[in-house]
Amino acid sequence: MDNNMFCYQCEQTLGGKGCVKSGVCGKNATVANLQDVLIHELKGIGFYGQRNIEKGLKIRSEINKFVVDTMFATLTNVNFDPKRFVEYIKQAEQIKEELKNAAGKIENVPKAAEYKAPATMEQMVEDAKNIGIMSDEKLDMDIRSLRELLIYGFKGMAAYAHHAYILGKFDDEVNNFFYKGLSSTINDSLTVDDLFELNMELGNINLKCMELLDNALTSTFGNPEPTEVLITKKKGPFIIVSGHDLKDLKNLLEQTKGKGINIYTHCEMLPANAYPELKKYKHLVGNYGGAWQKQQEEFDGIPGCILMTTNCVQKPRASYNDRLFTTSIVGLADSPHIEEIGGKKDFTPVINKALELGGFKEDDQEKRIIIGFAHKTILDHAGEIISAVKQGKIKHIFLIGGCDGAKPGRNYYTELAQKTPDDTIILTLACGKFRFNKLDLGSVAGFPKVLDVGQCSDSYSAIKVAIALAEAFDCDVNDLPLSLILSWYEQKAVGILLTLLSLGIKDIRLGPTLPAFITPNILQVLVDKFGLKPISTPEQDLKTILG
Ligand code: SF4
Ligand code: SF3
Repeated sequence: MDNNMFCYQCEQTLGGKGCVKSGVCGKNATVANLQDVLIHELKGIGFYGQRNIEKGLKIRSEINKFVVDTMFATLTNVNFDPKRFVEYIKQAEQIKEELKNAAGKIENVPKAAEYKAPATMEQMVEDAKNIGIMSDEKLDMDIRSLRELLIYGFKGMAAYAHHAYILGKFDDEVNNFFYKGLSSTINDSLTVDDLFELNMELGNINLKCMELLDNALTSTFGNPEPTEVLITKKKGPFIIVSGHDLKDLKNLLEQTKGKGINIYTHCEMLPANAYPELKKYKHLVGNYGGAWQKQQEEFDGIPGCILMTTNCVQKPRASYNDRLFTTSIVGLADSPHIEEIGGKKDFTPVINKALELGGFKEDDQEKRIIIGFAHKTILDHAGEIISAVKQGKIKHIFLIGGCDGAKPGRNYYTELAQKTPDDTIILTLACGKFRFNKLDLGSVAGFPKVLDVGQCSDSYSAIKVAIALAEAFDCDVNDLPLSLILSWYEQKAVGILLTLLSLGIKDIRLGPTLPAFITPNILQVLVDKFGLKPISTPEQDLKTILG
C-alpha cells in the first residue's frame, strides 16, 4: 500500500510543515489517507445536505449525528483504527446517495460531490492521492488555507456537538451549518473574503454549540462547584477515565458501585470531579497523572485499567495495551473497544480486568488541588471580584489555557504562570493547565490565584465571565484588564480561536508555534484585524501586557 500521506492539522506536525510518511502523533499513512477520503465524502454530504436544507427538507437526526461523529473521529489523537474508517466511508457513501436522491435534479454539481468511494481499503487509500489536502497543486494557497481552517474548526465543533448529542441536546442551526460549511469547501466560486466570513460564522456557531453543551452538562450533572481533588494514588483496584465524555464516566461510576474499585479522572476529565452528580460517588477518588502527552510514561505497567472516552489517546506501550479500553469514536487497532449496544454500554470487561490487576498496593501521601470555577461559581462571586479590581487588589486577569503538548517550548506557560505578579489572577482551562495547576501559587483577594474553569469546551464559561465583567465595568471586553494567552495543539483549539475572533477579541497571544496551515497572507489579516500575535518570552510578554 502507498506510504505517502499529508497532514498538517495539528501543532506538532513534522518540521512545522506537514507529516508526510507517518504522523508525529502515531497516525500511519493508511489511516491518514482513509481520513482524507472520509473528509472528501463529508464534503459531498455537505453539498447534497445543503441542497436538501435549501429545499426546506429536514435532514434525519441520524445523518446529523453521523456527520458530527465522523468529523470528530478525524481529529488528532482520536481514532487510529483503519477498519473503523473503512466502515465510516461505506456509510458515508450510502448517506450521500440518500441526500442526493432527496435533493432531486441539481445543475453544476462539483466534481468532489460526484466522487464515489471504492469498495476496498487498498483502493480507498489509492484514491486519497487525488483528493487529499495537497492534491490540487493549482489551488490558490490562501483559499486552501481558509478551507482547511474551516475544516479544522468544524472538527473542533464536531467534538462539542457530539458531547451535546449524547446528552440528548442538539440544535438545527449548529447541525445545518455543517452542511453549509462543508459544501463551501468545494465551491470554487468562493473568494478569500467569502471563506474568511465563513470562518467567522463558524466561530459564532461554535459559541452556540459550546453553550448547548454547557446546558447539556449542567442540566445533567449540576453546576461545577469549588472542589478539592485528590491528586495522589490510593490503595486498591482502579480504573482511570480519560477524555471529555462525562456520560461515560457516570455510567462507569454506576457500574462499579460497591465493587471496591477506585475511579480516577485523567487529563481533560479532571473537571468532572466538581460536578455534583458525579462527585456524589465516593469511589470517584481523584485525578491521576498530568496532561495527555505523558500517558505512555504514566500508564507504563500500571496495575489498573484505563478507559479512553475521547482524545487524546496515544498508541499504548505493550506494558498496558491489554488494559487500555476505548469507547465511542475513539479507536486503536489492537486495543479492546466497548461498544454501545441498544443505547447501553457494558463495562464488565474493564471492571473484571481492573479487579484482576489488583491495583495500587498502598496510599501515597495525600495531595489535593482546587478546581470547579466555571461560570456559575465565578459569577456568584462577581461582586467580590469587581470590588477587588476597583480597589486594585486584583490588577490584572490572565486567561492561560488551551491544549498541552510535548514540545519543550511549552514551558513558557509554566514560567508565565509563575512570573505573573502577586496581585493578578489566572483563569485556566483545557489540558494546558497541567503545566502549572499543581504548583502552589497562593491566593489573591480571597480567591485561589489559579481558577480552573474546566475543560476546553468551558471556554464558553470564560467568555461568559468576560462578557459579564465588561458589562459590570461598562466597557468593551477588549478594554478589560484581561489578557488571553493560549496554547494550541489540536482542532478544538482552532474552533475556540475562531469563536474568540468572531467575538472581536483582540491581542490574543498564541503558541507555542503558529499553525502550519495558515499562510503568511492569512496570518497578516489576523494580525491586522485582531492583533493576533505569537508568544515571545514570559518576561517580554508580561512587560508588554502590564506596561
Ligand atoms: Fe501529523 Fe498532527 Fe496530522 Fe498527526 S494529526 S499526522 S501529528 S499533523
Ligand atoms: Fe487536551 Fe487533547 Fe486539546 Fe480538550 S486532551 S484540550 S489537547
